[in-house]
Amino acid sequence: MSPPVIWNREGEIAVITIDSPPVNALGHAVRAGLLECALAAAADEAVKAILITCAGRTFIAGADIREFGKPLVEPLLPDVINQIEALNKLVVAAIHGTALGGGFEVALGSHYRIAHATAKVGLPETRLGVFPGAGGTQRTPRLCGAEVALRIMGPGAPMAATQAVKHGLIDEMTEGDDIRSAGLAYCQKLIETKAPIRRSSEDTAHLGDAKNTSLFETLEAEFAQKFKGEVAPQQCVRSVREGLALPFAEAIANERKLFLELMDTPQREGLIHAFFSDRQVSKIPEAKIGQARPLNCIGVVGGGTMGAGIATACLLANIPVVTIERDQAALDAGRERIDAALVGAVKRGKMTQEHKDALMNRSWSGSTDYAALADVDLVIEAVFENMDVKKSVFAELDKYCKAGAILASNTSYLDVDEIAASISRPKDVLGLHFFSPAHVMKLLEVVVAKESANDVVATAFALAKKLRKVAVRAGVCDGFIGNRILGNYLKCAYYMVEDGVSPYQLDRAVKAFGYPMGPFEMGDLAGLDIGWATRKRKADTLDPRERTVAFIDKICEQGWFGQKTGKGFYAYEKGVRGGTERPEVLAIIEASRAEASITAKSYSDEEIVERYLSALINEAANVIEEGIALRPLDVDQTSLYGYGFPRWRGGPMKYADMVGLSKVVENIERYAKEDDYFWRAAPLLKKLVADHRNFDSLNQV
Ligand code: 3H9
Repeated sequence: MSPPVIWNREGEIAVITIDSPPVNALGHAVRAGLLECALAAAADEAVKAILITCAGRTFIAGADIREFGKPLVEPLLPDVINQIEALNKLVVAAIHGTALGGGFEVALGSHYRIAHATAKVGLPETRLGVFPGAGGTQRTPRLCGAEVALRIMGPGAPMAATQAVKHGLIDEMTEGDDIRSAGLAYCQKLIETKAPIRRSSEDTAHLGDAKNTSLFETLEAEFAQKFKGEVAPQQCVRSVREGLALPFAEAIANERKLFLELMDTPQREGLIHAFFSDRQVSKIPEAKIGQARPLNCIGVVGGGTMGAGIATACLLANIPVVTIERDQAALDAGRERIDAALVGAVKRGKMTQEHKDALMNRSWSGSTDYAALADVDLVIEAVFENMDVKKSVFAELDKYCKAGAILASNTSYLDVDEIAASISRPKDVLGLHFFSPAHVMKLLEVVVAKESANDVVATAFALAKKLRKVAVRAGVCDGFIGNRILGNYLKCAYYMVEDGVSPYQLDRAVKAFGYPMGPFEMGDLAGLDIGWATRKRKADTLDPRERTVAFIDKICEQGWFGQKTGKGFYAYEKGVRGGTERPEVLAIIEASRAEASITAKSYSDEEIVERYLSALINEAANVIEEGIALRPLDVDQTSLYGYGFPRWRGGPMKYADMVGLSKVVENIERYAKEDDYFWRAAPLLKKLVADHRNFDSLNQV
């Protein structure tokens, strides 16, 4: 195996090349190699400048985050960068691809920086629950001032090299194909012009920012609002504020101390789990075997909220769409919905008016005749959620779509196997469960039916990628992964309310945990009639042992369906954000509690959250054991991207691992004393506890 870092001399210039695929992350071997090469090159008397470059598709993508949480092995990155900056030979970083986190910190510790015009740079560490801890919180504000630095590091979004030039973080740009040659030429120019060695750590221009108390207070408040519950952005502000007032060496020591505090947080563990799950979730067996089919044009049956949202999502990804509706009036209404959603994209600056017009005029067409779907590669049926209606649509698709076209149903709970079995080509059928609004929500459940062909599943994942959505593979069952689990923790919420908790306390407790909304606010937003219809549909099949609560249906019987009727659990006023609590709702709950002869109990916020999440985790364990979800991480991703689970907790299965599975089982067994039908610890949970394993051990398969 060749070493990940080598150097060679080209005239007066030493070229250090880092070659550690896939992204040149700064693992131990790279750190050690970089330092060794830099010291050796500097010791060569013939060398006047040292150029740091990377092989492959990118400059260094940052510290190797697989090493986080493991014992530290020297040389540590801050020391490597400090020693490189201290060299008495010119050091130049030549950036292509992305220079992120520790990678950009290596560049900031170099004396000059050249970047390809297409490169991106940034300090995204807060997205992983830490902050730039290899001098980034000190060198960046010294170069561009505290405010600009914190607006880069707080949100952690990468920026174009052109933007970095404006902030003085990059010195030179090149558009040529070869970054190495451009770097060599730049070094040559610096040597010839006798450019001085210029260390970011010695830049004093912005040290005065340390006294700008109001700036730091403003940013703290802004980040607290924007990154609710997250500690890393706040700690980043602290490191900059304290560090600018200190001599550089002390500032770096302070940065290190604050960085190591972050490394020890569950938030860091949760966010890094989410980072890797983002990449694992699309690794599914079918995608390894099946080759995605072409996706040049998509049909959508239905122009209602869901169908229009799906059509908009495809158009936003520049995929032409044919919408089918049953009559001209419905088609016109569908067209208007799509148009309005695209106007929204123009207003938000996501596209120009011209582009929007071109999409509507050239990429979208509509028809009331299924024959218009003859050439599409994939059709998504988004009609009324009823098996007979869906089957009749699929019969038409079977008749008119070309051989090889994929036929997908956007159902949220119906049996996709039954739909598939009703036509002549079941292998081409699968479920694509979008979340509303479909052009905004990131989650797409790909429901793999018994007969779905591998290449059909692979195509669904390719579609999600084009739509910039997160596809999660799900099996067939009522509610698939997300709604099935949701159904269980909603029941738990209803039980707690009937037992004495106010829905408002429950919503507040769940929000304090990190969800953007509580279940009752969410019900009001989605429409309480949806759950009502589901409960009616399932009423006949309920096990007699299952506890039912009356208040939720009584609220629906009043015609209070939530935001769309102005009243639900909360009261809504036009033009006012959010709702207000309603004594009438509490009265209905009290009455139904009395009817069920329940004496109200009180629960602490902590107990509310513990029960709510126990119900989630327990049903999720069943979903995993039954193979509905491939791995625990698939449940985590579903919860993060479709149900508002706080990313910094990693996902509910990661959270369960951090709480400890034996504690989860212990809680469930305690609750089972009240209701041993609802609270039955999932066999998988018990098995993992008995084997001293956690959910994460099932992600590794
Ligand atoms: C840091 O730097 C801390 C310092 O301030 C202080 C230290 C003291 N480490 O995303 P892709 C893997 S924190 C380890 O699919 P793309 C990734 O898991 C770091 N592995 O490619 C995947 O593996 P697999 C701050 C990493 O082209 C493979 O590489 N830096 C790392 O779509 C390909 O990745 C960041 O937060 C890593 N740092 O996107 C940047 N990065 O093939 C994180 C990637 O087994 N990285 N992998 O699934 C990224 O944002 C993207 O990977 C990047 C490439 C944009 C670079």
